[in-house]
Amino acid sequence: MGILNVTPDSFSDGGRFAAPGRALDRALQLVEAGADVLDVGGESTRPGARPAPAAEELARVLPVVRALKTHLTVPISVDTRKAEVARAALDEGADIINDVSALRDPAMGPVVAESGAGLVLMHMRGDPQTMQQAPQYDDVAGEVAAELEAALHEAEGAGVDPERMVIDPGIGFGKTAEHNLELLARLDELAVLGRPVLLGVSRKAIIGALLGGVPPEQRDVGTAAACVAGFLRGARIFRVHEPGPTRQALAVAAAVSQVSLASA
Ligand code: HH2
Repeated sequence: MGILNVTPDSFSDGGRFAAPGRALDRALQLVEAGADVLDVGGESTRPGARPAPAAEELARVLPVVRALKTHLTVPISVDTRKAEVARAALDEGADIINDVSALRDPAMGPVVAESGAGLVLMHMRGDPQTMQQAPQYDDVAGEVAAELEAALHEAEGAGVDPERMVIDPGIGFGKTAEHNLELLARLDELAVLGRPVLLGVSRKAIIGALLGGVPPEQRDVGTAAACVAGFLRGARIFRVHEPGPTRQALAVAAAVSQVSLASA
């Protein structure tokens, strides 16, 4: 899943691809580099980010979704917490809603259900403005799994087809560096929920911290390594800024896994 942020303030690529023409060029590059799905976001959810009003998010996202649906065949995901934005994006042909708040907007479930779109349910404690203020867990993997299970039930209750749901542990969303590492190490514990796991670790602070503080643009090799670690624990969708290195790393890891499975 290639990340296409059309925001002025995203932590790694804010402001670079906001105009629809530039977004389309970037989308073509992402597909060329191996993205199977594109995730368009019109609101930064980095720690401390200012929430975007719906009108602003709509003005950023809709022209881009329209342009992508006109020029590309890959499925388009829209990263939004607002049912109003989701509905308008689905009307423009978006295929998937990526909700980092896992249905906090009560209208989100029914909107997705009605459209038959796919739904990503991501785990987050608190909200982006406050989530990194001393997050606490007794058992981070167990609590994330239980809260995602509740979100899956809520989505099913709203009428979303369970087969169209994907879960995501929400790396960096209300979690310390230790929580994030432990979640990655125990990602296989999400398998009990029976849904594909999406991993969004691309260029995040945890990668920078593990690499001695390198800036976001220098974190793509570390990102690929984290994706391989996730793949070996069951993750199957990888949300990344630069698909090339992760695609290569996963191709090698998948080939080795297949041989070891066949010879087991
Ligand atoms: N992370 C971000 C945004 N959306 N969606 C899912 N499903 N999983 C994630 O881990 C995830 C996400 C944050 O990263 P990014 O889009 O690069 O930055 P920003 O929020 O500053 O736009």
